Amino acid sequence: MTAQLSNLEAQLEAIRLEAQQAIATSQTLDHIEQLRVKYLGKKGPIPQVLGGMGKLDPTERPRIGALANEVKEALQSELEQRRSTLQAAQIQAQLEAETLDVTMPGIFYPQGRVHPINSTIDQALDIFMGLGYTVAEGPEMETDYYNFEALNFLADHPARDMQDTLYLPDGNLLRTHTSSVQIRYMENNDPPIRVAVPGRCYRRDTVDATHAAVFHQIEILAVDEGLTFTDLKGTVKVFLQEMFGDIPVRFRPSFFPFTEPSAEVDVQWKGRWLEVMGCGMVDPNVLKAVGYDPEVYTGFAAGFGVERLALVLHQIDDIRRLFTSDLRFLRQF
Ligand code: 2NM
Repeated sequence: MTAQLSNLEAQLEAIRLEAQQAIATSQTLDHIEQLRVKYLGKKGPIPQVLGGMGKLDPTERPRIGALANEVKEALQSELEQRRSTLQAAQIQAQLEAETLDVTMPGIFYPQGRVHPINSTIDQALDIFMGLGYTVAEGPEMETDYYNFEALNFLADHPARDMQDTLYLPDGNLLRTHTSSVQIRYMENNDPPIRVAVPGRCYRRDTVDATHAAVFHQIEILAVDEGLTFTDLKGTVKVFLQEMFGDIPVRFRPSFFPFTEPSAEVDVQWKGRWLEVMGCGMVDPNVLKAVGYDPEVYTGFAAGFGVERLALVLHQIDDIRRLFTSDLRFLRQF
């Protein structure tokens, strides 16, 4: 064997040894690829060694060529093995990291829901919007004029008394009904109008099972040429039928300062007559107060307490349950 030959063989074996060690300790797929390029690429060490074969005896060249091929194939297979080992480890690590333990307790998100007062308001307003009514709102602090004067309350009407109404130090008051908003609405809109007003109202009442000092009302008002009591009755009946289903409804004569004639409306519900609304034809004095001509226009209005309606609808025995935020109670709705 010539010195040249053993020198080239030694070089190939050294390349093999170095590459094997690098492959065996390689930790990433990227690095494996770098090693493949480094040892088996076109500019790698093996072609370089083969370039030195020119100095060899032609009969010895096949041995070097065969050895070079052997080293190349050995490195190829070791790269491939290492690559698949690393790949398997990577997949295994990913599987472990992404394991879903379906036996773990879930995260509890407390679920909110609409309060029965608000769902009753929503339900009622939906019905009136379906009948062509616009929803309007207004201030909870009012002047005597909008809450009483414009609504045809006489100067000595008992509702105006300190015993019944919550007055503020500046002489204003907390509205006792949402009718004040309808006065404001009529001042700003010409007939024909159809408006539904939901809102919080205040009365100086002693709180008990059927009274709250703060409660909610919805009032509707329609003003047009030629509106009559039959339009009022039809509207109220449609509303109550949408709320309660097909149940008996009756109208009883009543009195309100702002309507003439006036009526209370009862529904027969679970075998008993229950009062649920008040209504009437808008008093001409109210129309005059907002600048409508009562010789041309007539109007009807109706109003109800939202809490009272919710109590009847859901068979709740005490209005205070609606205000105490007891989740055991509220979750039933
Ligand atoms: C009710 C009963 C009867 C009513 C009257 C008016 C207004 F502004 F047009 F005069 N608004 N709401 C009315 C009439 C309200 O609630 C029990």
